[in-house]
Amino acid sequence: MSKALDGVRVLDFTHVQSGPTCTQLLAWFGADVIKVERPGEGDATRGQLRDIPGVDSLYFTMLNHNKRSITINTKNKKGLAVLDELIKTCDVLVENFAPGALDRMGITWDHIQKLNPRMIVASVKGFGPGPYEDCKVYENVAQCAGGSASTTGMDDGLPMVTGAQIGDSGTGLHLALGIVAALYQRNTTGRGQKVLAPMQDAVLNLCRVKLRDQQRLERTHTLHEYPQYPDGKFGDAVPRAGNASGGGQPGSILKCKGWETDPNAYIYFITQAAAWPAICRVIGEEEWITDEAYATPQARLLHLKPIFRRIEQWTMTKTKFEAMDILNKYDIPCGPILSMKEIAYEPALRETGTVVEVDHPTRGKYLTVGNPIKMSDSPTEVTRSPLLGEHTDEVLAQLGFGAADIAALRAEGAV
Ligand code: CAO
Repeated sequence: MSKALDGVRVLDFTHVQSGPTCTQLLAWFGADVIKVERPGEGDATRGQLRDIPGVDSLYFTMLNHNKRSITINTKNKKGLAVLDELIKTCDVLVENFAPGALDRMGITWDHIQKLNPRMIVASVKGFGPGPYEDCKVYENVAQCAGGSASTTGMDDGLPMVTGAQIGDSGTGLHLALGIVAALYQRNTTGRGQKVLAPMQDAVLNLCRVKLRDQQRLERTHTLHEYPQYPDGKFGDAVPRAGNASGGGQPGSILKCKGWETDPNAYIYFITQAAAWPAICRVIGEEEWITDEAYATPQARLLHLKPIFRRIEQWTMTKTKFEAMDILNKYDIPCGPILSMKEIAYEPALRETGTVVEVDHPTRGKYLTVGNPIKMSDSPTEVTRSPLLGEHTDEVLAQLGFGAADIAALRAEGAV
């Protein structure tokens, strides 16, 4: 079967996490992704967080599936000339170097335009234009600068970063969308364009609801869905909301049977207005259906803490999975707190290709997260990440280099 991005060639000049997330998605949609790496070392993540000595780390393998790897030394003139050949024949260049690194290599926008005016040049940077545009940025810096950390954590605790890599993988997702849109626009303009996804902006986009709440707070000086209401105080900025949903349907994390010993024996429980009568029946508080203090969503906002305490008395009598089974029968929105171990062995996720077992020549079998986006006419088969420079000869031959040229380039340290 064909793939959505069949025929699209991507010069993948990315490293670490944000850029590779983007190019891995493009590869899963069918693009030919050629990852350019420094000879000898490659992407720094090949050697980071290693669990097997001398073998590409899971950090690297899990972000670089379905790609080819070519080594090119861009600090070598002949290496740069090879890169120029790739620029001429690719549709997209994706990079996430520190600000200015690409220009210092001589790969400026003007240079690329001269070689290939149809090329789309897509970049992740920590920040857009402004006071921090020259800064190097990693995941947690973006979470802090994008408004996530100040709005995450318990209401009386420190700002908190989240385990979800919204700065890196979140920005990679944004960039992939920008690239696909630019490819589409090129059909009518015939031109490439620059696509920039700053990590701060991507995190802020994902924290959009908190900027909503900032403005609500400035107007009304209170946020009724937050744990600070009704007894606590609000300052002038959106506070951390603990595990409250903070949205139109109040929710909370509640203990389930076994919580004393199992750190993940919890369920997220949402008191959706439509499900309120069913919730009252399940927990044995039928009078709350008509009691004025509880009958409407507005009235309940004054009593969320005691309401969730009462619901928790019920959830503590069930395992999270028993609670799920019962609550789902009544369309009460809820979700178990799943550990990574539970997710790794969940058969349904294996069946949909969201958790995939991959075989690797030096590592052996390992688990990875497959393509979370499912397309009926463009299925994804996850193939292993390339070894460093595994496809150097193959890519060079496709660019027209003969065996003797390749040997000469290698002898000079250009590839
Ligand atoms: N051959 C020769 N040199 C190469 C090369 C190659 N194939 N590929 C890269 N290099 C060189 C670059 O030219 C650069 O050299 P100069 O500094 O002399 O110009 C050098 O490698 C290092 O690039 P870098 O500054 O991007 O790398 P770093 O490890 O110091 O910084 C990071 C890493 C992520 C902080 C930085 O790249 C960055 O801020 N990127 C943008 C934001 C981003 O994507 N962050 C997410 C990272 S994932 O958590």
